[in-house]
Amino acid sequence: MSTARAAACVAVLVLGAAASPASAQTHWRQQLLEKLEELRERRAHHPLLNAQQFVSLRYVYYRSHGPEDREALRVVLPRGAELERFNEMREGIESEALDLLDELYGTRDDLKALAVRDRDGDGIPDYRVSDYFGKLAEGDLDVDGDGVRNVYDAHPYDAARGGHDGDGDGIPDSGFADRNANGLPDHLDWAFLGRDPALARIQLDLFRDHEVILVERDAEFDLALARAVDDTVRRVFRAPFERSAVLPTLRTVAVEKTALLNAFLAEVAEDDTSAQVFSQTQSLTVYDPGRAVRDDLGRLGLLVHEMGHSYHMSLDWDAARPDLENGRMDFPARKFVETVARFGWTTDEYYDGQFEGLRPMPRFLYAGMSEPAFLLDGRTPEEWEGWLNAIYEELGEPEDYLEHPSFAREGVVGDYSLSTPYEWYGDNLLAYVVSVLEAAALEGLPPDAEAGAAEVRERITASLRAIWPAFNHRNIGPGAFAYFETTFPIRDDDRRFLAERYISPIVDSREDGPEGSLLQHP
Ligand SMILES: [Ca+2]
Ligand SMILES: [Ca+2]
Ligand SMILES: [Ca+2]
Ligand SMILES: [Ca+2]
Repeated sequence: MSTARAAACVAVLVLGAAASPASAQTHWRQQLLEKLEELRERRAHHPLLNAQQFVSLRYVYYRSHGPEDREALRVVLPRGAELERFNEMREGIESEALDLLDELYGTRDDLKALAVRDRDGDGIPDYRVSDYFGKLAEGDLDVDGDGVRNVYDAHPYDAARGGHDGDGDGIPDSGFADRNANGLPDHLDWAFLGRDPALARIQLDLFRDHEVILVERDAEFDLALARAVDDTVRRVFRAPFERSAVLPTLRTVAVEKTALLNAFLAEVAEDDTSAQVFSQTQSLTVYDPGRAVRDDLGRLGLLVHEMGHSYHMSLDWDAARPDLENGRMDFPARKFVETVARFGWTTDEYYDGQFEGLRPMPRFLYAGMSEPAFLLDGRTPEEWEGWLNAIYEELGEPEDYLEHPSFAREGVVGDYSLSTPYEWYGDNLLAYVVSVLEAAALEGLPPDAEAGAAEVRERITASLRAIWPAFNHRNIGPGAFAYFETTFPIRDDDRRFLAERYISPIVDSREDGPEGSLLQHP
């Protein structure tokens, strides 16, 4: 799922719900046909994609894998018997799905075979396939089935090598190269690889404390981004991480150039996705548009929004069955639905309490295939969009239209928050966090600094608006604020720390402003 309107994006892999298998199939077919139509239109402008598939394949796992594994990747492409098996399989694939596969990969049967491959036969495909342009992403968390997750596996395609996992957490305990003996395998250990020591420290500490591993695909982490990840985990999400040291939906934080096959496809797709959460691979990926955010508060905000998705998906996570979770095609589930129902989100008539029985399609159509069927206060997202647009036009299209009182009355923090309950959750969490930091920043001002307070507010607004043109954290409704404050309480010392790190710089950067910090925290 993606949107052209907003910078943040999450793939939550929701299947459209339907009342019976028959109508589910009809629903799927309809969606597939729409996707096909869209893809044909886009592809007409971009015929050169298959070469890009091979470039992107090199980075499905992690670029720190050595030349040996790049070699392995070459032999990993389907040929001979596997290609024959795929051609036999074609008979069993629904025609619309097959059309989509053909549309994505043209005459490249090896890529189609790769898209449906399940190397260890556990029912979880090796890859998940983007329905945009067929980019292959990580699917099965452990493609060679040796118990060591791909990310930690020094030989992800070889079940005989890469380490042994004794306690079943997917992290190898022995049998892997760890020349500085810190528990991280050489191939992804930034300390071993000679990176900036501050960066390496954050990587190691997040791994040790919360089993979150920072990794790079075809892009690099910088210190500011790693710090923002660390601060979001340790300070914004302190309470959930204290309840449980590990958030099962957030085990890998990766950086990558683009969610698409290459950067200029963003023009065709009208999609400049900044970041994405895949709950099934327990990963959060920040792409180049997200990495390009230079504003401190914006960078933190992006991570808060995305980790909000990781959190709400964890509500329905079955920690006892990570394999089932890895193989899931659908999200969300009951607890999330109940949570957002308190804020007016209801499911449409197709919802039957489960997102089950909706899998008539082959599992390779794994990524972002459908839209959710949710209503907010009885209105569809399209109806909300119409409502927003009407006010926008009535006001004469001002930049600050979300400051109009009707939005605060309805508790609307931004247009993206009306699109789905997932984005509502991420954006309201973001609104709560910014409101808390703003209050902390204002508390730090000297009592007589009236103009200073207005200035702080203005700078915060400008800072956020540069990334989210239609977002106003001050519109958050009291019920939503109370829920997020209870779920993500932020300690006073954390509030002050975060305000100093993420708000002081944007206030201090005023060209015409006074010397020194406007904030005077103890
Ligand atoms: Ca598998
Ligand atoms: Ca493995
Ligand atoms: Ca292995
Ligand atoms: Ca190491």
